[in-house]
Order: sequence, then structure tokens, then C-alpha cells
Amino acid sequence: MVKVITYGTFDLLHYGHIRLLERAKALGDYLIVGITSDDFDRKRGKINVKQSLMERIEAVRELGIADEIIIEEYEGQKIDDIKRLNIDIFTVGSDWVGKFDYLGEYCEVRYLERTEGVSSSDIRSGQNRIRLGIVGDDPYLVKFYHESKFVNGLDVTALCVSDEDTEDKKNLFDSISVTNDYDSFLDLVDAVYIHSFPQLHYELIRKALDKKKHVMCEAPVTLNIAQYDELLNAAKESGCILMDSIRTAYSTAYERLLLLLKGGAIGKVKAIEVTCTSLKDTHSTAKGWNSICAWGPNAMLPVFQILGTDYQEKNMTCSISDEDEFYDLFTKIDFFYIKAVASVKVGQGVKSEGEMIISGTEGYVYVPSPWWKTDYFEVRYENPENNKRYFYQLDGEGIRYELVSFRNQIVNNKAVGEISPAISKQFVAVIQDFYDKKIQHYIVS
Ligand code: C2G
Repeated sequence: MVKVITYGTFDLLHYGHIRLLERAKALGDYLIVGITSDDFDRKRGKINVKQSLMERIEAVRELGIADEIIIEEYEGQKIDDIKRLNIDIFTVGSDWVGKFDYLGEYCEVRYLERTEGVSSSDIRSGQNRIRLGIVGDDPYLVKFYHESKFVNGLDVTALCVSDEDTEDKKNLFDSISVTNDYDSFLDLVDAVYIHSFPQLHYELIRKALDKKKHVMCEAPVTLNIAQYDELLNAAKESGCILMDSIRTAYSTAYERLLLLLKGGAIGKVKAIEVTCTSLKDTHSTAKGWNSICAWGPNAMLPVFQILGTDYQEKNMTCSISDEDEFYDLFTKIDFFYIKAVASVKVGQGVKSEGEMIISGTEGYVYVPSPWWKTDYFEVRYENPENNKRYFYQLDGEGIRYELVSFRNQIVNNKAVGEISPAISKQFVAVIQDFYDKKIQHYIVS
């Protein structure tokens, strides 16, 4: 009996896949199909897969071509499978020519002609294409624009900048239209990503929602909770998504860390210490974000996601710039819960170790700097032999994963982002207290 094996994602099963499977079966008597797990696909950069592993397995099974279905979960598994299952022939489409020649050491390798004119990504892109507009002048937006190209079915089509001179931006952003007229910009898009200044967010979001445009906005979404409630309402009434943008929330390592904690990996969480700093040469909100807006939401994110937003008391200590009463060079916030305590330090006028330490009754988590875009963390115990290390690929600092989530929420019309409205509103509440000078301690700058 000639045993054949092939592997694939088989997302949104189409005739290209089916033809491949039929020809693979014809190579022998028994066909095994390895279907990639969601995790493995994400690790190897396939972030747009629409269907779950079970859905993809069922679709292949229903064809009745495969004699056996297995799951491909890790790099190098093909060699294990070929040896374990006594495979005679490995086959895959010609788009992979050369990539699997090394398997020739274990079995025959055959590349079958790929079927032109159809692909899962075309099918995904064709469904509900979203035209995304970007608002802001920050150089970061160039990186954001290039990251957006990894997301099927979402195209950046316009950029709205504040400065008059739009010409120099055109070559940075290929062929998309660049304007400084926000109203006409909104007519060109279905959704916007706002990366301007916090003081401008409310008006920009309000206008976008009034025109039924979905919004992803750098946290904080606004600077006072009355406005936040109004925007949340407006989003619901217009059937639009209003999403906080914090890349950390969409990075795999951070997401897995939260799941481990929820599973009790370190017992009960009793303390969280989070630091985010990056020295800036401007100490005025006129020229940029202050520390509590630039870093506050990111630093408070794990505190509120792990301990909740119902803290008993908050204690804020600030060092304020001599140039601007609303520019904090450094802010430390202590949150006191019934069963835990959290300390957040943020600063653009102070440099510190950007790590996160989560202390528990059975162990602790250490996330090295820069924790907010980490691909690595450790779970440590009293007996170091029990320590565990975790590494998860993080391409593009999490921007592409955040965009996939934004697009999926728009297409499915379900606001299921990683940052709940309660947490988003709490960011705003803390920052509003800063602006209302409800600060318990000041340190001289
Ligand atoms: N395929 C094809 N014609 C297409 C699309 C896909 O012949 N129009 C083939 C691919 O070459 C592959 C199989 O169908 O052999 C499954 O394709 P995908 O689901 O896109 O998965 P892919 O990541 O290409 O799988 O490690 C090997 C990879 O997992 C191959």
C-alpha cells in the first residue's frame, strides 16, 4: 500500500484545494491530510485564517478524499509524521517547490501544479473589503500602513494629515490619497484609525460616527467620561465599532500570559508592577502627548484586565513640567483592591526598566523590557527547576493582529475587542482625574 501525505490550512475550502487533494490521492492508495492548527498558522504568519481548525477539518473530511486527517502543530512535525506513519510520498502544491526537498531523505517528494486563479486570501479579501483611513502625522503611521498590507480585506485608501504640506506624505504612503480636509476624507473610507492628539480624539470620533464610520483610536479615546459615554452611545446608535488601539492587547505572548494567569499558573495574583517609559525631548502637550496619555492606558491595561476596574482607592503621584501644567514628566499610580495592589509608573521625562512583574501566592510572572511589545515571558517558582519560559513570535509589534481584530469586528458587526468598554472608560476616568488635578502627591521636577 502506497501511503501519501500532504499538509495545508485549507481555509474556505475551494477547488484549488480539492484538485490538489484529488491528485495527491491518485499518487497512491492511502492519503493522510495534515491540517494546520490555528496556533501553528499564526506562528508561521498566516494571521487572516477565517475558519477554525474544526471547521477546516470538517470541510476536508466531507470531501471523502482523505483516508486519515491529522493536525500539524509545530515546525518540523512533517519529519516526525513521515517516519511515524511510514509515508512513501510527501506532496504539496508547486507554490512550495524546493521548500520541502529536505524531506527527500525520508520519502519521495512530489510538487503538484498549483491551480491558478483561486486562493483563500482572494476569497477572504473579496468578502466585505474595508477601506481604512488613517488620521495623524506621526512617523509611526508609515509602519502602521505597511503592517496593514498583511491584513486580507482591509485596504488603507486615505490619509488625513493636519499640516498643509501633504505633498511630502504622498511618496511615504504610495498611491493613497492624502488630504487635510477631514470631512472629505471621511467620504473616502468605511473605517478610520485615529493617531492624533488625545485633545482632538472626541471631535474626530464624533464626526466619524455621525457619518457611520467605524473607529479604531489610540487610547485614551477621550479625556472625560461624559464624552466617552456619549461616544459609546453614538457608536451603538450608528451600528459602528469603536475600538481602543493598544497593540499590546493583540500580541500573542501577552494574550497567552493572561490565559495562564486566569488558569491559576501563579495562584492568586496579589501584586502587579508595571513600568513604561521613553524619554522625550518635548515637555509640552502643545507638541506631543503627555506621559499619562502616551503610556497610561498601556500600563493600566494588565492591571484592569487581571484585577478588574473595581479598585477601592487610587493614589496618584506626579512630576509636572515647568513648561506646561498638563504635562507630566513622570506619574506613579497605586491602585488598592480588596485582595491585591498594583503600581503603575509611566514617564517621558524619566527613564526606568520597562518590565512587568505579577506576583502570586504560588509564583510570579516576569516580563522583560519592553514588556508592552514582548514575545517572551517567564513564570518563576520557589523551586527554580519548575520555572517555565514562553516565547511567541510577534511580527510587527502586534499591529497586524490588532487590525485583523478590528476588521473582523466590523465584518461580524460585533464589538468583541480585547479591551472592554469598562476598561476603556477606566483609562479615561483616571486621565480625567489627572486633568482635574485630583492628584494626591507632587514631586518637584
Ligand atoms: N493549493 C493549490 N491551488 C490553489 C491553492 C492552494 O494547489 N489555488 C494547494 C497548496 O499548494 C497546498 C494546499 O493546496 O498544497 C493547501 O493550501 P493552503 O491551504 O493555502 O495551505 P498552505 O499553507 O499552502 O499549505 O507546510 C505546507 C503548507 O502547510 C502548505
